[in-house]
Amino acid sequence: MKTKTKKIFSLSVLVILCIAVFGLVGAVSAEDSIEDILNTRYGSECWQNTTVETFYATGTSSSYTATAIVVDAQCGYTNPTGWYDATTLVKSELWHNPKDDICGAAKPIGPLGASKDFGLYIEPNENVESTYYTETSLNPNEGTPPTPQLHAKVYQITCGPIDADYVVAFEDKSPDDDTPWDEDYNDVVIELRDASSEPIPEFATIAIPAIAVLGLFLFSNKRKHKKE
Ligand SMILES: [Ca+2]
Ligand SMILES: [Ca+2]
Repeated sequence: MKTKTKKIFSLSVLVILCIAVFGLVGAVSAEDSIEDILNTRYGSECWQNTTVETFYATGTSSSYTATAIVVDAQCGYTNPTGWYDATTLVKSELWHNPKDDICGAAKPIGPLGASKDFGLYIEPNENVESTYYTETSLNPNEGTPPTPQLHAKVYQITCGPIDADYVVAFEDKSPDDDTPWDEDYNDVVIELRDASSEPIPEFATIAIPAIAVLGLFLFSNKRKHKKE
């Protein structure tokens, strides 16, 4: 009887130990969700989902630039990350592996060409043939049936102390991988500053109507004076 109690006790201790160890491993390996990352950095009220896929850089007509900042990177692979000109699709690498530059590393995007229109991409080393773009239609065919899949979620930052415009959150795996993607979209997370989703008007498009209005005002003023 005594031996039986002892055995039960030992077994219980073993089970409790196992639960504790697995719990600890789970806690250590658990990743922050993209929502947690956004809540922590910007505040829960200050971000919203968007369907934006490309951005416009702000600046002066001689150099349009935006800034990209690594916010988080929870990926198992090397993920070269950069920006591309949305018109020419020419790519420029910003970080060879954002994981090594985690948090705060900032790089300028641009100067851009006439269009000022750009997107972000990653080239996961796990899928060497694949480049994943913020524009879903540029992504390779994956899944069943094979279609371009969403690899970048985009969030707009609407308030809070950080002067950010958008956050781009990448999923670096494919549904076709041996261990398929987990769709957590926290593998490479990039913040964009000085970026908008509206074309930046050229000086002429603002100046010509402004001059026309001013001219009209001066003309009517002159006529008024003449009448008096
Ligand atoms: Ca993932
Ligand atoms: Ca992840």
